[in-house]
Amino acid sequence: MYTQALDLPDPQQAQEAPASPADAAGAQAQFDAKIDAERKIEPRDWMPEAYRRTLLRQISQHAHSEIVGMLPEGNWISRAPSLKRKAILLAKVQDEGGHGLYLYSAAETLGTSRDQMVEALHSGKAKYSSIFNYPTLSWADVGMIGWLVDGAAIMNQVPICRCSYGPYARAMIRICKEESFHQRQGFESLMVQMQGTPAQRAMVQDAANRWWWPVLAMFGPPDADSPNSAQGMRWGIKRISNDALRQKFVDATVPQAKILGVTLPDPELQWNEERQQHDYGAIAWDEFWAVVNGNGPCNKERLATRVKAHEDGQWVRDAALAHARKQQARALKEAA
Ligand code: BYC
Repeated sequence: MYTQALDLPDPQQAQEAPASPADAAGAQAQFDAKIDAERKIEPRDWMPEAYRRTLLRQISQHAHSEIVGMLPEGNWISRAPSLKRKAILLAKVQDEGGHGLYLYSAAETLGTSRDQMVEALHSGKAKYSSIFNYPTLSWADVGMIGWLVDGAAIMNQVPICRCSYGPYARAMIRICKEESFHQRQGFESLMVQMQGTPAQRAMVQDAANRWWWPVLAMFGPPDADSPNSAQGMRWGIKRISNDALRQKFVDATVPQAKILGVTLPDPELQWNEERQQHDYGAIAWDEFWAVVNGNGPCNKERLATRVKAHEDGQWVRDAALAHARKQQARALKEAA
């Protein structure tokens, strides 16, 4: 996975457009056969332009989500209630940064640069997950992100380990292992708080009340309103639909909430014997779209923080480049 950056398409070797309509039909047929046979598409294989663009959109959005996702929890590093919790949180936030880097590397294999992706994020053109535009008001929110947000992320991301694009699928295997640990630490932290004082239990319940609905919306719009789903499924990028994943998440989470002693804030949430699944209430899709379109509670703050962090880090990039140039000049001199 760390070697993906080395696979950046070399302009000399980048896939060439098929020379004739017959060649194009042949290349398309080969691509379709690979998809049908569940074989991986690799960076230097020919691929339809729309497949490349779809992957680039999804992987870069995913990378941005990991990077912006460091912010809500990062806010609590200096206020963690013990050294142990602080060490865990530091490691978790660092993991998210690592996930962003694997994913940017995977996206780079599709022929775009890190700078272009970062520019799209900073200018507000690129999306990132709606969930990270909600505030973390209490320490219980940090546990809630681990339990619910990472829980939803795992549900959505495990199927992506079988994505048809090799570099994305391979990056997801390691990411999912780490997310699984993140989810467990969140649950454990909440469990400890639920065994504490009435005020601590109330803090956890308040966090559950605020995070439950935005987490359900994280899976994306209902299948009927999801413009990218059908083609994503055909190409083996998406394996399970938005609604099906949301349902699996609800069914997995209800028993965990019972163990914790937390009430999920949905009076319509109940087991449906006939469907052998839970029914749940209506999601506020207007709120979801407002957040996705830049008008959530923290959108502006999140972007401003990211842009500032990038600008503050310019000297590090400059220093690394200057060092690399010096090393190169020294190597050339020694070789002469
Ligand atoms: N937020 O046709 P649809 C994490 C957009 S990281 C914002 O269903 P698709 C974590 C969608 O992009 C979590 N936008 O799209 C990190 C599309 O707009 P465009 C991130 C959303 O791609 C740190 C439009 O709505 N996970 O968990 O088939 C700490 C229509 O949607 C959202 C990933 O990125 C949303 N929630 O399906 C802790 C996973 N939902 O692009 C945790 C990879 C939808 O056409 N991504 N939109 O302008 C995916 O699996 C899919 O891209 C999605 C959407 C299921 C998210």
